[in-house]
Amino acid sequence: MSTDAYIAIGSNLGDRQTTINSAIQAIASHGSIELVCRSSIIETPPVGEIEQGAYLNGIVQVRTTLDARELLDALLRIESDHGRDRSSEQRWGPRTLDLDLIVFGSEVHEEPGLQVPHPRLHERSFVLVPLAEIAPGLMLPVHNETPRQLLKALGGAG
Ligand code: A4P
Ligand code: MG
Repeated sequence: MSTDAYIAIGSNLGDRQTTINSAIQAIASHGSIELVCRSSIIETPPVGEIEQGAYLNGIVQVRTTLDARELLDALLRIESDHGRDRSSEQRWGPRTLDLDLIVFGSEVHEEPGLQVPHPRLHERSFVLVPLAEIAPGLMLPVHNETPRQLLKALGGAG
């Protein structure tokens, strides 16, 4: 059985485009993950209190036989392979690579280390804009709204 999932990609340290290309390559070459579709990569101003450089953000759609936790573990491994060092960084601070599991089929997880759909997706236009590009009609679990509807509710802010 396979599940369609959406992964948000962000980078604001180092060679951002090269890191993102390489991360997508790593996702696509995982034996249990098939890359279905990728959004445009957009430059976005940093969101949050911390002063930091602009991000490149995008979304990929994948199809996988992994379960949600196995997929997130694979993503965290790809992050650390791309120089992400959580021990030396601030929450919401700059990072070489951030891979967030945004949606995993229609599943809802609220467990330590696994929250899906991502708890802040509806507040983040850097997630919703690329998601609306590749999946405008996707009905998001919990919210029961599409990326386009959530963007409208956000009113262009965030
Ligand atoms: N974790 C649990 N559920 C998930 C999930 N669905 N996806 C756990 C990813 N990780 C999940 O993650 C902390 C822990 O959450 C992980 O160890 C994982 O086991 P993290 O990536 O270290 O935390 P974070 O990314 O700092 O926090 P979070 O809440 O993901 O924040 P955001 O929203 O990613 O904020 N501005 C722009 N323009 N673009 C950005 O991409 N990103 C951030 C980070 C701030 N400002 C930004 C951007
Ligand atoms: Mg993250």
